[in-house]
Amino acid sequence: MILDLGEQPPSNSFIDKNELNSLESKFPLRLFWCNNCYLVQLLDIVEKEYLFRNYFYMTSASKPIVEHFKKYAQDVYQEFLQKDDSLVVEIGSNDGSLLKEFKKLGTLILGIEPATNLSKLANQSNITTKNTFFSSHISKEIIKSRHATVVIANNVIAHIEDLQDLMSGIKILIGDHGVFIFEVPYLVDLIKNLEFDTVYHEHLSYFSILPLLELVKQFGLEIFDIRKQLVHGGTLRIFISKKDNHQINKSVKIFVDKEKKLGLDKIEFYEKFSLDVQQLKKNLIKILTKLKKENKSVFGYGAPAKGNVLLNYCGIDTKFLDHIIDTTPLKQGKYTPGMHIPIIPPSNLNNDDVALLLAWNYESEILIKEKIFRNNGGKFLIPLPKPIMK
Ligand code: JHZ
Repeated sequence: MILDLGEQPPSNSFIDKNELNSLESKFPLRLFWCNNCYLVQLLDIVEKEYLFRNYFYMTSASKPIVEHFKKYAQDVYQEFLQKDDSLVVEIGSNDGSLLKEFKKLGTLILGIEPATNLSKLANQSNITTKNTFFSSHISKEIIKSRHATVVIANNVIAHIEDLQDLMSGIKILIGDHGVFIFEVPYLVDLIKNLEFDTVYHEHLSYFSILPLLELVKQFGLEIFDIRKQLVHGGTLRIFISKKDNHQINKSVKIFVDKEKKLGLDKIEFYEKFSLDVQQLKKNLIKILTKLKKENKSVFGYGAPAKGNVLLNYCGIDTKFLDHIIDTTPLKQGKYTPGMHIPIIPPSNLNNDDVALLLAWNYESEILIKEKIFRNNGGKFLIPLPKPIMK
């Protein structure tokens, strides 16, 4: 085990006011490293039907990720999709934000999204979406009409328990000529930047390249390119195809060599992480306690899933935070799981002193957006890698 975050409610289980006095389900949140395949993973698995059928995270609520997806679609289109009848299938298509961009570019699209509320929203805006979990079975259904030119999956591979079935489904769906492109938060950034709050029950795997190479090999597939992205605290965009279909970019060897040099295949790489996380908690609580003693009004900025891990692990409740502001309509009016902090729509920040930036992955964009708050003396408390006021 490399990290123990205690028993926690699932981090996207926002609750209604009338549920505040009900008992919430909590599950162990512990991170393990496998000394055989080197995958970092959870072993306490919460049933996927429970986590993903009604989902509060909406891609369209975060402007920077919408921008990122717009460029992403254009790049993938330029590189792989300029034929007339190209089909893009997206796994975990959420509210259809990315597919919308592909549709604008003229490709055929199909979303696969298990959250009933989100697939409904996507279909209402004419983004054709199947309300189901991805599986090899679904792939067999889809290829009855055609193979996918591109299968795309962002921030979702880590959510899938049966990686064997995932890869087998990908292999079927891309056929001989398609590509599989996905983005996933990078383990090296998680460890180096102490992004411990991205560990939550939805994320079953924490990927690096070493275990992925072995996984795809079992299915006659191979990684032909890896491109680092800045979103979500450090992400990899990984390109996969059938073996020998694409020239292997030198990036693959660069990543493998770097991971070996860092020692991702040795337990020593992970040993300090847990102690550093415990120290971060102490430092953060010390700052918040001081602010409250000084009678400062402190609120949370953004209610991401990871924010709930941070709040629950550190025990930050309404004694510290008056409320949290968030742009997601589905989260507004609800309370955070575990710590029960009310979530409200973004408003005028003039009467507040300090914003605890729970959506720290959007720090640069949010600090620009809230220029007036900062010019008027407001401060952001950035929780990690080291709590700091800005
Ligand atoms: P954000 C997501 O996790 C979802 P989360 C998912 N679990 C995953 O795997 C990871 O990404 C990688 C709000 N916000 O993107 C919107 C503002 O209020 O950090 C969101 O609720 N104002 C699938 O939930 C939240 O913050 C703003 O200006 O940790 C951000 O959530 C902006 C930019 C965002 O993801």
